[in-house]
Amino acid sequence: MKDAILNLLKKSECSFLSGEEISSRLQVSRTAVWKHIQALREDGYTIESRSKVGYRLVTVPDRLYPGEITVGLKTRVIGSRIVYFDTIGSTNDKGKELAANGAPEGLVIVAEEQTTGRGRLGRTWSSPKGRGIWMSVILRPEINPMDAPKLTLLTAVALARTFDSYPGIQPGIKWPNDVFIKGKKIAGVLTEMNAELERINYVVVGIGVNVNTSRAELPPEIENIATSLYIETGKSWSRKDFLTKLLEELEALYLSFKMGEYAAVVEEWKKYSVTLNKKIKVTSPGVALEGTAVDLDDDGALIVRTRDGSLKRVVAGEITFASR
Ligand code: BTX
Repeated sequence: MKDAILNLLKKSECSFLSGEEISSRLQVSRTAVWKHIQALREDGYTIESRSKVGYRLVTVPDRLYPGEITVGLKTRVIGSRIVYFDTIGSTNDKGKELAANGAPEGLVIVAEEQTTGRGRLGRTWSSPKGRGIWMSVILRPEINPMDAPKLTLLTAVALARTFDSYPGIQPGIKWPNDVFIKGKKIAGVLTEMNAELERINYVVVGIGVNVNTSRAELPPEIENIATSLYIETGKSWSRKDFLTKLLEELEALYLSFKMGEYAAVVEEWKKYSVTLNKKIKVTSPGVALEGTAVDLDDDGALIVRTRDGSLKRVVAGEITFASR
């Protein structure tokens, strides 16, 4: 009901809507209307009220409320349900919990702040309140677990496309999961899954994007290696608009992936890559090699030419750029 009242206020734009009209259109009492208006104010909406005239929406808070995101969201699957938290440990942990309890494909968990945001390999992900997009998507693809890394690359492409729509922003993807702007990390993807030998039960794709984080809000240890849209452009951006675009790009890529169209994703990934043709060091369980990243194969594995000229295929791991 709260959302329905909000939508009526939004539709009437700058003009006042009387309590009587709201109550008759939504078939609720005037007292209930008043209570919901109070609740919306507590959520941060500024609603002007004038006696005998009614209510008028003045400002919308900078919050990722589901009701704000779903208005105008053109997706069928991704974001069909959105679960919101003001503060949470990690949206990926909540995603795994909800998925294990049967949450549907496409459910998105979004939080204003993460207190124990995670990167890969036990690393931390800084997630200050209201400054970025800290979210996870539950997917249930009918694919072999070995193909799950493709979802990370696909998500990185969705992120790159979204950043690309901002003026003056040129995103680059560092294999496999980071998005960089001018050599600094602006977004990351953490893909976790629950699977049997040949079947995935669920995948939780966690996405962290620094949107309005200022330099002072970056923890000192990442001050020189991280950036945000705000730092790059000198102005704040609507997190809701970024999220909406990202969910739409993610859905478009994911639906074509499910139809077997992955080669185009690989090509697009290569277009955005800042990894190919660079000298790199790879560390992954049981692997430590140096060489030049020469290609990404159709499965999303990185092809590295080592010093002796042989080609090695790397499916997962961590790369660093070698200095020479
Ligand atoms: P990663 O392991 O590739 O990157 C983690 C590293 O990145 C850290 O060790 C640190 O150096 C740096 N870092 C930490 N925070 C930030 C930041 N805000 N911006 C830039 N660099 C940073 C990348 O892992 C995957 C991150 C996924 C985060 C999302 S947020 C929603 C979801 N929930 C959750 O707990 N994780 C994911």
